[in-house]
Amino acid sequence: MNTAANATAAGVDFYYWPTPNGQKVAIFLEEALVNYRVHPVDIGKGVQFTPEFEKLSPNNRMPAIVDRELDVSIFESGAILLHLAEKTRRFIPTNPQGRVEVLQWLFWQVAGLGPILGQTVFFRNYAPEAQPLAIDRFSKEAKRLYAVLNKRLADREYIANEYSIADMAAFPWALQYAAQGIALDEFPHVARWLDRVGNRPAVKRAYALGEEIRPSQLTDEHRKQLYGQQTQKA
Ligand SMILES: N[C@@H](CCC(=O)N[C@@H](CS)C(=O)NCC(=O)O)C(=O)O
Repeated sequence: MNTAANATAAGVDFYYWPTPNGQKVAIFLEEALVNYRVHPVDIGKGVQFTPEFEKLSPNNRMPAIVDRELDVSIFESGAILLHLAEKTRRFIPTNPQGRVEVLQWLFWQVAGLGPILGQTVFFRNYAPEAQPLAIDRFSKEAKRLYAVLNKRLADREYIANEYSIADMAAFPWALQYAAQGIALDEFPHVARWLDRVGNRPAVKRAYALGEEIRPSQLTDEHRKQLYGQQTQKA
């Protein structure tokens, strides 16, 4: 909900709920001081399945944005981050070497880290019946991915050298390490990076926005809506 002087003029409609994928975009909008308007998408109440929202996000998942200047809607957090970075020329280098450095870690997050950590959280915390094989498989893969990230961060402050959309994509997921069964003392470089990114004023503002929109944690009604349905509603 930024109105800073250097905000992009036409602005963005931001369809948002404060989950890791939503936080990625909130962080960007705050970092780049984009002029944006929030439209809460309470995924615990099924707003992602309304016809209005489905027009913007045919996958029935949040986040989504409308770029008012271009009059286009975009779903998928990675596509949104990339679009906003290119549009504002912030948080992705313009030189080809720097750009591919960011892109490969952005895709690593959206195709690997995010989905695996999402499944890990589900099987460890929300599955109606314990599924030891799934817990074991996803927890092992989660640990492997944290080890990859830890190694990457051993000799640099940010994932792609300079702070970028790759950090914004990975941070909200890694912040939930406890729910993923991850002991952060095994991954000291990740721990330092979490502190570094988490202390950025824009990141704090993005999380404050989340608190404003959804002050409480998941209720039973939310859990039922989210985890009780495995397929898209007709
Ligand atoms: N690949 C998508 C994933 C988006 C996603 O899974 N969003 C979750 C919240 S983090 C959601 O909308 N869940 C609603 C549901 O499961 O019905 C992205 O990166 O944007």
